[in-house]
Amino acid sequence: MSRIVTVAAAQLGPIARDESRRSAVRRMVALMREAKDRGAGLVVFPELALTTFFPRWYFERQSDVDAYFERHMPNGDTQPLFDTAADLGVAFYLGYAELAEHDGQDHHFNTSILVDGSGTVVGKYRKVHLPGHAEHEPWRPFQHLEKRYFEAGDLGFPVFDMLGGKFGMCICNDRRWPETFRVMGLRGCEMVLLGYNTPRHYPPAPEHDHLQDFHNHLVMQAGAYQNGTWVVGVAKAGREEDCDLIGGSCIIAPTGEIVAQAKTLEDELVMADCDLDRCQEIKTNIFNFALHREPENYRLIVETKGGIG
Ligand code: CDV
Repeated sequence: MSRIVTVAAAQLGPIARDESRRSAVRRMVALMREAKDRGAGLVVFPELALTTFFPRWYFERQSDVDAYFERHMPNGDTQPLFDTAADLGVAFYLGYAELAEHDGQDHHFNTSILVDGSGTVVGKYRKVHLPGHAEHEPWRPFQHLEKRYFEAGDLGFPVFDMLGGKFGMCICNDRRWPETFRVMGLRGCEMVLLGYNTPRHYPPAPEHDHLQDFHNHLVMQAGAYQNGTWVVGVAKAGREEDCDLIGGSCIIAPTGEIVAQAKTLEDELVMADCDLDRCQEIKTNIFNFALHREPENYRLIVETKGGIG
């Protein structure tokens, strides 16, 4: 049986602060339809794809923050995505801000879900690595308050069976951490789906601004190669309010090669036929974990958070 999955990385251009979820979903449904016309079986959308990237603002009132979160998924605004997926028989990945309630308390997560071609949620991931800061820092041209508005994910890095393969998820800053990919790699992951919102300007180290595109691809290509997995990285791109977000959405083969890449900073599909069997080229050779890993020497990785040197 063929294990070729035709994937569409559905890059989104900017979502304005006053753009409604309904409008963002309309854009995504249009991309999903075009992807299906071009043969896609899986469509991957960005991180926090329903609204503008709200952690760039400091809000004093929790109700102003909560306005960007979803208490239910699907809900009235997002149902068209699920209906279209079921209608077309297309699976999708969606990033959104999740407000979950347990033990009578609200919990805020930066979340992604995997939805199969019947419109059923088959997997959920909550962002583990939250970048930025927890307090208002007025010196910055824009805030990055993920550490204030979200809790770190509590689901680990699971992989899910779908479309005849094993799929994992992560979100934006997670891609910079090799542990993210390695945990999924150890679970036999064959395709990592990830969305991102990455500003071109990094206020704490502006001397690295010109390296943003390079670092974006560097970490995703390394994650793909070192774990013998496909990686699909999808941006929300372009000038969103006062902030330029990089594009560079791409599909990366298990060899680490980029096989398709976005040309614009707008709504755009990046497509590739991804043969999941190609993962074996790497998984049974240079990165044959069972043969070559030496975990006894890696203990420090889980025993410490900061460095000890
Ligand atoms: N949304 C993100 O996680 N953005 C971070 C930026 C702040 C560095 C990223 O790693 O791209």
